Amino acid sequence: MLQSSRFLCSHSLPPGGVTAWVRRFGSRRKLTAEEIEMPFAGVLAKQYVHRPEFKKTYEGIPILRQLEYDGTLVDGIELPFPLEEGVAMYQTMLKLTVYDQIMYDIQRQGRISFYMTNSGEEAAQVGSSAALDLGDVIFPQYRELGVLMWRGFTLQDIVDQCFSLKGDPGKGRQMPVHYTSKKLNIQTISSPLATQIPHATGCGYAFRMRRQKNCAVTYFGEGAASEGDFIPAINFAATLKSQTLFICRNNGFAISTPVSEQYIGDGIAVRGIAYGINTIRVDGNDIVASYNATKEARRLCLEEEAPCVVELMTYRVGHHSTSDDASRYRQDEEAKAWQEEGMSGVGRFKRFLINQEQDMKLAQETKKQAIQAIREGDKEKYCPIDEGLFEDVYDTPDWRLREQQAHLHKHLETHADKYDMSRYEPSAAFPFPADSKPKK
Ligand SMILES: Cc1ncc(C[n+]2csc(CCOP(=O)(O)OP(=O)(O)O)c2C)c(N)n1
Ligand SMILES: [Mg+2]
Repeated sequence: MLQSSRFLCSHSLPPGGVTAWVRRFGSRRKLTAEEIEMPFAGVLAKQYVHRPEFKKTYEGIPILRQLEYDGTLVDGIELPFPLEEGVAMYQTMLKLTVYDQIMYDIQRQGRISFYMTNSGEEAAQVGSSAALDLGDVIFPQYRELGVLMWRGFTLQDIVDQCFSLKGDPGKGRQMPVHYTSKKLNIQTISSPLATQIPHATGCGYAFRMRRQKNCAVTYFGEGAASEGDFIPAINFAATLKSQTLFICRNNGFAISTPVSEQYIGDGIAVRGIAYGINTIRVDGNDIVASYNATKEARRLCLEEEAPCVVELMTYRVGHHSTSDDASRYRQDEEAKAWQEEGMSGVGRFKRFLINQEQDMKLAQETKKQAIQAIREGDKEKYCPIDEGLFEDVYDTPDWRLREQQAHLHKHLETHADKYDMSRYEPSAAFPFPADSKPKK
């Protein structure tokens, strides 16, 4: 009599089967006929082959597309949301393009230190986020402003963070585009790639433990999926059953590295399948497909109390960031082709709405509002220095921190003529004179 499945794995069984027992979950039970035929746990294979066969490719995961280049829906597909909601989604995409352009220009003028645009990925972002519930917690990477805006993140929130103004909940500690919003269930963006992915797995697990009908939703680029953190995050989610949506924005590049140099498998979606997770690949420039796929992923996630992977195929039209020059590693024509009306997510949905005779004269108005908000921002004070530098790390700051704080105050007082403090909000800990300015 054989004693365990481990023992079975290392010995070939005689045909016709034997009386065998397996220890599972602490109790011994008889092997089923199927287990005797194929005793190896954790593989899908049901048959043996008799010649060496190596597997590397298969037919590939298809791409869900429901809105054609000409802005018509594929036969049999209906708009999954009310038309007014579609107009609101279009307006959000348009606002995103306008804000991006203005913030990018402002960085070029030297008024902020850094910026990252979302161009090319508007439909992937807005379409997927519109399919979520506000109670779902978002764990973003950094190129997801459209997701945030759909939830209610405002132009003022953007300006406050990018300029480190006193309205920034991050207290001016982070570089631009590192947004956060407790109210909107958006976890703080952090630069080290993929660190948000395991956090989302943990959050989705907590939702399942609490039997709460919400998901954790993490967005990440295909480049971030090469980080070590991705693997335990996705395997934990699969094995421990965490209510997490893993939404990959596959935009073709990790800074200057094209996907052809990042991996040679079938994109990122195949990794979801490898971990036994419900997985779908979508044309991310199709807002309808992005919405439908995410909606269904969310439904499955809650029904099965298990994760889902959604790979949104798109293209990063802009430079990686304001610190990058994409013309050094790709042809300008390529990005231009992706901006053609049918190709781009914004343009393709615009065609659809024009077919529905919707009026979309919005861009000019949005631009005016954005310029106005930035002008207002220019008059606002920066976050108080003390709060940003010395608070929120320790419940009770230790003596070293207090000593450093005292040194800083002394330094600023001694050299008051060297620093322009008039732009900073004074704090209770350091109420320096608001009009202290460097002497000319
Ligand atoms: C751990 C880590 N390694 C490297 C970097 C530098 N880095 C910043 S963004 C980036 C590319 C990420 O590409 P992807 O995840 O595809 O996102 P995309 O920028 O395309 O939206 C790299 C390598 C980083 N921030 N963190
Ligand atoms: Mg990328």
